[in-house]
Amino acid sequence: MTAGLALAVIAGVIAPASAEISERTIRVSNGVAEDHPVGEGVRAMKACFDEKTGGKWTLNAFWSSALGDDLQATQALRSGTQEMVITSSSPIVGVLPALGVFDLPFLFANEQEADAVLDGEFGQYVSDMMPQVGLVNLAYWENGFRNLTNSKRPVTKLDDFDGMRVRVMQNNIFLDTFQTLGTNATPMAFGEVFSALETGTIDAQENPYVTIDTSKFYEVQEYLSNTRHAYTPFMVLFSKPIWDTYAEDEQQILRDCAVVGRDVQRAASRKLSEESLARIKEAGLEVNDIDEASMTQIRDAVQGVYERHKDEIGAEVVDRMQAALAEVRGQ
Ligand code: TK8
Repeated sequence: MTAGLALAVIAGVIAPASAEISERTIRVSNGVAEDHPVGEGVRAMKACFDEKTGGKWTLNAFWSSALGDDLQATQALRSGTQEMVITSSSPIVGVLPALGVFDLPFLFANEQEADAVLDGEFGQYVSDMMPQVGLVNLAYWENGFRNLTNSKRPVTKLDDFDGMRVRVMQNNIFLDTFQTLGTNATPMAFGEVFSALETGTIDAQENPYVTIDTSKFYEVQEYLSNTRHAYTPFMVLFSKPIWDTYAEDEQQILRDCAVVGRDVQRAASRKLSEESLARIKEAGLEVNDIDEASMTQIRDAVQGVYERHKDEIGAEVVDRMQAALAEVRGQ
């Protein structure tokens, strides 16, 4: 029995509870460019690994969908052929429908609410669901509040969406939201968006300022309208099959360093956001806010999305999110 157990440990099949830190190479991929704030988070996470493992771990980062788009990379984690991905929650709702809760339009009002919910009990409740689908969520980082860019016209009111060919993430809730707004919405992987805008296959896309900036969408768009229609989190996911071969203290290093990266990445995202907006304006895009009366009309138009997708997301998940938000708001 003892010999068998020893052999299993040597084979790396059963990681001993308090093993030494082993030599590891961790590949982390994502769809954004290296100068996106995710890059700051990855560098901070790497420095944390270097310190906690004495340089035994190597973190290799791959940018701009080099290892596949969000969903492809996430599937590679589930099959144990890649260690880590930093992905928006939206394109992987097919893996775990509960993640669709983050796509409900106008859910969060500001970053403070998002941080409190994601880093609190509700975020843990969702993270606890991930191992059942072969994933471990190490931390929530910031993709951010999403705004619409397009090549046709300023969007100042509900009617201005009519007929606009908008790319949305591969996600039924975003598809429903933008169809309800009157657009001709097309689900598409992030890596295809720039060329689709450049060739005129689509008129519009929606992303935070820092993504519009670092993915250079401003080069192929004319207008930016401040819709702030959703806040998307990034999830720092690790492969559960590979996780299971790590010792407990190695698993704790992964968790701790992803949180170190989180705080650096969020700060960088919020700092760069205003700089990105300035660059977008310098590039010549016409930037507009939307007046409160028109925003109310837009919000009211998409309220039905909540009811239509509640069962698909999970009624308990939606109810717990709304309770968490009420608590954060002191309601
Ligand atoms: C990057 C994507 C992107 C997301 C999108 O991998 O697809 O529009 O906002 O940031 O996850």
